[in-house]
Amino acid sequence: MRFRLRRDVARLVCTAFLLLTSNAAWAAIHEVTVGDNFFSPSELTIEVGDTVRWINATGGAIHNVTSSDDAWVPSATASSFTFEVVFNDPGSFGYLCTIHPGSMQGTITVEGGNMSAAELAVTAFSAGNGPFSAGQEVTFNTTIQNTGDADSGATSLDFFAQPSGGSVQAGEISLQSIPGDAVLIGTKNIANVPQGGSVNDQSTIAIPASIPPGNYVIGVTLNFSDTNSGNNELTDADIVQFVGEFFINSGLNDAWVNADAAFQGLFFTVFPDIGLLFLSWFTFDSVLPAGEDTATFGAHDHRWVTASGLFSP
Ligand SMILES: [Cu+2]
Repeated sequence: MRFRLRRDVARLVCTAFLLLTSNAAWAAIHEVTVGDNFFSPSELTIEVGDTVRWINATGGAIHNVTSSDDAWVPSATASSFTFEVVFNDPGSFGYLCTIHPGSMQGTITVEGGNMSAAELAVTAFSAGNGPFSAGQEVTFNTTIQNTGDADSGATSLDFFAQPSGGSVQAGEISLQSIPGDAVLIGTKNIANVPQGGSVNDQSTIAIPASIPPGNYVIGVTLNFSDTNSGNNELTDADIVQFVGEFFINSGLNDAWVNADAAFQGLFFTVFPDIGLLFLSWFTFDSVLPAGEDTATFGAHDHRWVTASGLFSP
């Protein structure tokens, strides 16, 4: 008795081991009864990789299992048989008994439940707000999430700039592709976005000198084919200003102020003939100096910073 129990336990462990190590263990076998004159069940939904086993045990009238569209070689036409088909492709497969086509029909629906794929989405994107001059490096932050049931493998990001007022608006999603009125300004390869995880990419892109000064929508598009490709693109919420290349010439001369920074400004004096630049910045201390501090001219917290240097015209 004791020996018998131990042998049964050993057999159980052995069976469990086989189930865990065999891929075929996950594929189910579905049985369909072949009767006089019916299939039961006549409608069956299974997963890719599953087997359907038709069992004819009537012993009387003869029947067969024949695909409506030659998806498999027909079974024997007999009064007793067991017939199996493994379904490795998703789809709907009709069949019948050619002896009794009016009453013996069925359908196997195969669903692709065992297939796995990555599903990527660009969930956040931001660019610096500028203004930027041509050649200046701009940092782009992109978040890519993978909600699918497989790693993505290698993919890439395209960064583009489109003049504002064009086909794409700031903050827009689901662009589908880089719009025709946009300029590709950089790309970045992504090695992998893990299943159930995300990647935060930080790319530094130099603004091409070929982009004319102006206001732009900056966007990113992910080059990845998945079930929902409408979430593979995103633009920054803000309009970014490109100011073109910065030149030192006599056009800089005299006073410059910014309405957002009251009571301070810049003076330039450019001598192109001798390649000399003189500049001054007038501003104020952020904290008032001690009360006894005096000034002979202007306010006592008023400051002038000056600089001069040579440049190549
Ligand atoms: Cu039949």
